[in-house]
Amino acid sequence: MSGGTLKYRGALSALSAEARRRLLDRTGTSDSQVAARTRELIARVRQDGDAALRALALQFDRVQLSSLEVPRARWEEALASLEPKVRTALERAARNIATAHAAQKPQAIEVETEPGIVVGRRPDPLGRVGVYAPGGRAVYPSSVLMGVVPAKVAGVGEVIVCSPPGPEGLPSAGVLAAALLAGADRVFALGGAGAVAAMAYGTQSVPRVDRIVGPGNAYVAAAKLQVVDAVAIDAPAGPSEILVVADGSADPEAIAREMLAQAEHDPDACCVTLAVGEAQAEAVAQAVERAAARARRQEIVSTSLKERGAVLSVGSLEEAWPFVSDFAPEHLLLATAAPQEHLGRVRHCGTVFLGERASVAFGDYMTGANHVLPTAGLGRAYSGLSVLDFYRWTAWQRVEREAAARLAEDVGTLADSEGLFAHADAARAWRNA
Ligand code: HSO
Ligand code: ZN
Repeated sequence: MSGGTLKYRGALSALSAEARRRLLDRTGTSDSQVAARTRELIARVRQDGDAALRALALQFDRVQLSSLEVPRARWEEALASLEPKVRTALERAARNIATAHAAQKPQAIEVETEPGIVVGRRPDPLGRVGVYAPGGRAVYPSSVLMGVVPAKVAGVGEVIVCSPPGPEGLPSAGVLAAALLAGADRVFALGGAGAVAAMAYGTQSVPRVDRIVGPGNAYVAAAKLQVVDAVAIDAPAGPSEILVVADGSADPEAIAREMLAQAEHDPDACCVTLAVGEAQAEAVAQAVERAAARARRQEIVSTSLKERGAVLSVGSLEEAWPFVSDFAPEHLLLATAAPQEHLGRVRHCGTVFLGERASVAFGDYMTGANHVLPTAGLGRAYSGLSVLDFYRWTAWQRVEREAAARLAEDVGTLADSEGLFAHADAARAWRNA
């Protein structure tokens, strides 16, 4: 079942219950040391504010920060330093993200539950949002667009970006340029748990935000979970994932390219193909092995495939759907002859790519869909980042005079039955309204 480049090969039905469980389980080992260290870092920032942030920059980023905030002139320099074709492509991506997300804007609703009783809900953009952008291996200007553009489309009052400083005391040029193109309002050269704490509680220089979004390393992820008493967060995002469902019409080489594209993100990335028929599964596995042998990010790709990669055969597409729901992949690629027909069968995925031509890379960068998606099976309950993440709802209700008189007695009865006599009085006072 195992060996070579891929951890799992063979028939899905031949996997032992234990192997299937291990393949499905992508929950990170919640490291108690990371959690404990993160708690300390957050406490330091809450206590010492900017001074703690400067000390953390010295400790972790090895840089003495003159100012935590990055002046707009630096963003402009970064944008000017970009290769023109990179700038043009980022602009195109930002435009498409804006178009797709503008179409998601929610509507206010109101409904009459009984004559004279009206309840409603109105979406209000959040006041201030923080977008975290990692440094290191995962410097992705595209992710800055995915966080900032939808927030601005929603009408968020202020969008701040935090990203760790390099040796010059600035976040990467790509991140700064993307922040400018996306319409961010402020940028801070802050990384890790310190940045999350600063955005959650505020410091002298960093304003507290209402919601923090964007992926980060284990410390950032742990920190987000520890500040939920003060701020909303997005779905915890772990290593990238793809599940390909392929029938006999799929080109094994195309599938191999898709498997590698997500594997190159992270040694912990999880890339799986279910192929209809043993011959097709074998062809895909061989294509993946050939592609892995020539991958540019060799170390990352081969670790990912060796630890978690799978190419498994199924007898039919019908056999694949329950696995898809159980796996709840971040990305699902339907490399089938009639993908649109299967869309209705699919549950729990972050996003679905219809047909092998709909490369995940297109969605990662340019279709306008969001690439900040639930991983580790959290697609069972969470959805990808969207414009809806940047609103809260103001709920309201109105009771006309005759309706109040009609409500008084039943409400009085329920309140009495809960022993809440002041509630009963408040209701019955309108009996003769
Ligand atoms: N596939 C990643 C997002 C990304 N891809 C950024 C390229 N840049 C999310 O799993
Ligand atoms: Zn990607």
